[in-house]
Amino acid sequence: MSIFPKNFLWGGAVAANQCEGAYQEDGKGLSVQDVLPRGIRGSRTKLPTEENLKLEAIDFYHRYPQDIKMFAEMGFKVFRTSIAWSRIFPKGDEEQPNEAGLEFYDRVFEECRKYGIEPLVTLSHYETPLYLAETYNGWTDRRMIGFYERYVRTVFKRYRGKVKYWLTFNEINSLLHAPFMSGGIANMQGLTEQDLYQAAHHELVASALATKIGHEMMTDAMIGCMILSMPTYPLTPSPDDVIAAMDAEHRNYFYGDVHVRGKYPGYMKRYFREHGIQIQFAPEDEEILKNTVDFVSFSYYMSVCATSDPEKQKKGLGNLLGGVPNPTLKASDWGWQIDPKGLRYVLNMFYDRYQKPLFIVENGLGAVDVLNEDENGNKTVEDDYRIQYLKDHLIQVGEAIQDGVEIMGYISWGCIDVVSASTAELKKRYGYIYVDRNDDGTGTMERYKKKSFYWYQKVIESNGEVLYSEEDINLSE
Ligand code: BGP
Repeated sequence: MSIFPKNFLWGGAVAANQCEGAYQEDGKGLSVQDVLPRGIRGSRTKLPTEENLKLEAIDFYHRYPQDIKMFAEMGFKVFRTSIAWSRIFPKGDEEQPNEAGLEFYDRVFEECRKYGIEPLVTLSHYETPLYLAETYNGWTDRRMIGFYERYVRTVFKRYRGKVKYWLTFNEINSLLHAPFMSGGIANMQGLTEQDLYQAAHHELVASALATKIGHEMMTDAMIGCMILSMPTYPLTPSPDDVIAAMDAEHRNYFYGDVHVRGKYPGYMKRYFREHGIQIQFAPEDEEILKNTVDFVSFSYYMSVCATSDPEKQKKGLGNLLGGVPNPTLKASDWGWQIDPKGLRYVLNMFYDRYQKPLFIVENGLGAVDVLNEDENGNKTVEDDYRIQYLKDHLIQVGEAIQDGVEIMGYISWGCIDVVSASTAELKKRYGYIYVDRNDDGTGTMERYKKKSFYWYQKVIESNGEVLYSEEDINLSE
């Protein structure tokens, strides 16, 4: 019998801005992603440039029927994507939505339904409309809550009955680390920690408001928060390092704590006091925050270490939230440290703390893939390294299930190759499906099944049992 529960939601994830392309089609307005150049997380250009692969991405906007069909062939139970806010409200502060944008997602969700795939929809995945970023300086402005509320009411009304699972903000805890991409904060001049935490407060209130509205408008909806999880271990056994790790974890748990407990935790109030930060609460905020989430979802790619020794402070590559690399771990080609056991650890930590269902909604390996022909002349990628990575992580998910952790499902990141969020390149691939598109803009956009496609198909088909058998890696079509 499988360790994984009977209704375990297996699937894959993308985000609108990383896969759709069609950045100006059918009335879509620009989003912050349309002006982010390649290679630099968080900085921006003035206008969309040819350099920006996200403008065309993998053309999911036109090819979604073919792509969703392939997800169905793998046996997906769930498909996570986001709605591009600026397709629905091109500038963000209009009174009326853009009908053509709404129709596009009608079609996407209907296509999922056709195959019995449950959509899991992120309302805001690093996709603030550019106009809101430039006019209001994004989430630093309280009026953003109203714009977000209008957008959320519109899509809940339109897609209720079609979408049951919703996430309010992707990796909501990343705002302090990538203010433009995550918080739509276009003007960073003179920006203080106070401003950033105030912006985070606005997002937290907006998230709780979306949860409230969702529960009122949809009886069967499940609404979750989404946290960038990056467990922090002490670099040494010294008590000072343990406290440094605890402090770093608190900076992260803060967001989950507010979403699950409905109020600010004491350790954060202390931090604000000691750093001269005063969060402005509107009279209604305390009540709104009490609308807590139904489940906690998170991305997991790596763990980090914390040290109290300033001489040992060294930020690892790709550690978006900061942290020192763990000397016992190996890293991916992009310097992301690989730690499957960290996934079991973080699942246990979240569950011990929240006692809420958990949902792994991102995990995977960004790697360089080589498209080759197999003996039958079919183009494919022999991505045993990806299979190994995913298998190692899934085994740890199985361990956490045996620890008693309630897990709704496992969704790997970039089930089809998409443009990278942090570096905006296509060379960094995560997919089970290879997309013939390159960083220089060349390629046919054709889709090819990688070896991992067939492997994941077996994993889903056997509800995880194949993970424990010897034959799983050497699969052939
Ligand atoms: C998360 C984002 C995703 C995704 C992933 C992988 O932070 O939510 O959008 O892209 O990381 O990161 P990257 O694409 O930079 O490799």
